[in-house]
Amino acid sequence: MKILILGGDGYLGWPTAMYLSKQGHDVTIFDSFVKKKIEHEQNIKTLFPQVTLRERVDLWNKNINNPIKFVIGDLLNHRLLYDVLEETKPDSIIHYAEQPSAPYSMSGRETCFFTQYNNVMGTINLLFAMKKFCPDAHLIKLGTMGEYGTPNIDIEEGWINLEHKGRKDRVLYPKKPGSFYHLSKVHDTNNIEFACRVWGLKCTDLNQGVVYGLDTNETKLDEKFSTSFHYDEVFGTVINRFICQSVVGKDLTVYGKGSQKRGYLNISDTINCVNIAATNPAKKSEFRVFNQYTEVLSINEIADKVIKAASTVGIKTKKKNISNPRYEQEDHYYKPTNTSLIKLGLDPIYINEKILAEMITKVQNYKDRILIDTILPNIKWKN
Ligand code: USQ
Repeated sequence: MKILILGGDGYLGWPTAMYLSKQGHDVTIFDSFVKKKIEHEQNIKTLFPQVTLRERVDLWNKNINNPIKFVIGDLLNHRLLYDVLEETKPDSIIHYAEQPSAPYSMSGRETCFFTQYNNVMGTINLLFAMKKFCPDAHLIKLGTMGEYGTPNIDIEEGWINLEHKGRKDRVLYPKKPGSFYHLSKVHDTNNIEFACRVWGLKCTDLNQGVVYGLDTNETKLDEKFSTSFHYDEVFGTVINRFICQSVVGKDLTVYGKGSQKRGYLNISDTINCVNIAATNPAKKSEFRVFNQYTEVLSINEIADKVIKAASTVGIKTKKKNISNPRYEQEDHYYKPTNTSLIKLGLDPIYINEKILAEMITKVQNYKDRILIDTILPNIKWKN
């Protein structure tokens, strides 16, 4: 397949590019480096010393017949996007190219505006570009489980059958997101569903849970293939943060009571899910949603697992409940479903002591790079 990976320099995009290239696909990466710009702006750093995308791609391409290509560009530049789609005519477009941080989107008017403008308008440009140059391409869009929030009813996969005053319909599942970032994904969902319904585009929206992990099979091949791993309050996700906190001898920052639950998945399962979606495309006019997580855990359960795994490698750590910087329910019902990807063959990787202990051991090699000042949360949802 000809596959275009938007956001192919990121935490998930880069390992996806290597994996799909290894499968023999013709991969083109498109990335604006906006995450790198935010890293500079926020004074945060990735755990691994990353080499440039060009150097990584050159190294990767040395030993293969189907070289990865890349374009430095922004989805907000619709003319460039039109040129790229006209030239590459992709079979699949994997769209990771969005500002992914909830705290960043909540830190003020400008970062909120940037998040929604970048994410929503970038996706609108993509929809117009697809309609014009590759209406039969399969769009694989990274959505988020956070679109649903924590409703007091079971969470379905994107759609729900409603009965109202004796009549029935199938509608998009109602959303109650928890940040301006998560809202940007809800707006994308509405725009993409409309484009599928009216223009006949096809899309799989992957409503992904919280990802954790340092490595995939491909990143392990060479230190230079490392991905953009974060532990700071802006881009770091909770398990990755707890692993790094344990290594630098800091308490694990449990927000509030820690009883809030989310769906989690290993970074390698992100790649597996995207691959499953790509090889089982949606049909013309279809907007389908897969909930992409493998297990539901509370923050306290995660902290306990990290504490136990740390003890197996000689690290003593403890959790600390700190005032929750976010506005989120802590005690709530949470029953999402995730059967679609499993039915299509996903064999989930579940969190265990060995995985967590291996992460801790690897992070220990990079301990000196951890910027301790960037760990505690300063961005508050209410002010
Ligand atoms: N949390 C803590 N302590 C921490 C960090 C987070 O208790 O030190 C808690 C938060 O309060 C929250 C949960 O952990 O309840 C998850 O927070 P997170 O920062 O790991 O993830 P989140 O902000 O929800 O966003 C991440 C990705 C985002 C993706 C989303 C999937 O950054 O791109 O869309 O996970 S989901 O959460 O399912 O919406």
